[in-house]
Amino acid sequence: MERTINQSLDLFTYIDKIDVIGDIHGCYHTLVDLLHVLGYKCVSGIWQHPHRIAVFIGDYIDRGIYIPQVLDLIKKMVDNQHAIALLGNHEMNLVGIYSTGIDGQPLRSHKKIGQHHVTIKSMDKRDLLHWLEWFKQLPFFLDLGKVRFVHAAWRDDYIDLIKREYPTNSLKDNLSVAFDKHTKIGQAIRYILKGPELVLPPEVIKILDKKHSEYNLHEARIRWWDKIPVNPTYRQATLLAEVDKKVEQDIKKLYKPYPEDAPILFFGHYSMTKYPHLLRHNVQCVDFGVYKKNYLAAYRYNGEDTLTQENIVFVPYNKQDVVIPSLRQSHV
Ligand SMILES: [Mn+2]
Repeated sequence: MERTINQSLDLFTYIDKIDVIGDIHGCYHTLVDLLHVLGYKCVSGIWQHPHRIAVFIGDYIDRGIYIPQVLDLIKKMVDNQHAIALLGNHEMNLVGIYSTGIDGQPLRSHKKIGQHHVTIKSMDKRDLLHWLEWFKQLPFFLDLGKVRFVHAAWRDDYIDLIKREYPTNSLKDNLSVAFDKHTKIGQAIRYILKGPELVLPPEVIKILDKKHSEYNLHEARIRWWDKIPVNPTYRQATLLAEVDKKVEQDIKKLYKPYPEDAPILFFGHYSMTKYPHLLRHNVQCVDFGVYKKNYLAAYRYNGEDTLTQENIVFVPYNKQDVVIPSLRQSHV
């Protein structure tokens, strides 16, 4: 298929030729390994595949140190119609740190800057501001009818709201309200980029404190793609695999399960540490924790109605990718 330069990518032409690539987090060498395995080549400085396009699922920055290299590679692919790059929560968070609301306060508290120290150290201020402008243009989600893509979680009501209130499908439309947790639209954007979470009671935080020094100890991510039983334990309802206590609160209010008969959905964000595996016939996570020295994964989508394990492609973390732990965040 001929591609016309300077014309936006016609996604529907590629609906059966899409490689969905998981969270990269500055792991440039592992990304190059994965692109090689997927049959992409670097031609005149631009990574590309003769017949396919890539969808990057967000979270390009933080953790691994090769952030400018990752951003440069992806933006060149996007600019030349070889890829689409979605917005991840890490990019949105960084935009919030460096933007101010009408009250003159940053849209995201500087107390949460610890997550970004690797990114901030990796480039000068001028480049940082350039990349922040690019992040503001990245789409929140992609909806191609039979297949959908989002960084963390999908809910039809929230997506419909974002479609109505953010016509360009990006932060450009309204930066400050996107960070306002007190508005419905702010909650919708937070949900699709961070996924539903539940606030942990002190007795559960106590159990975690020993092992999870680097992580957010106050909230747990809900397994919205799973069939969560009635009266679940934390292990069943969240990513806290080591907690067998029952969840006391009503989590049904916090999320909507993704229906069995809904279109195929790809997401990232959950840095799963197991061997890359199929989640469900219509739902697949492509984030298998490269920054935890696990795998960088992709799903090679060929237009099928039912997802299959064979189309999950992955490479192990490449040791050249130095990963630095986040500074412990303080919570406000
Ligand atoms: Mn994420």
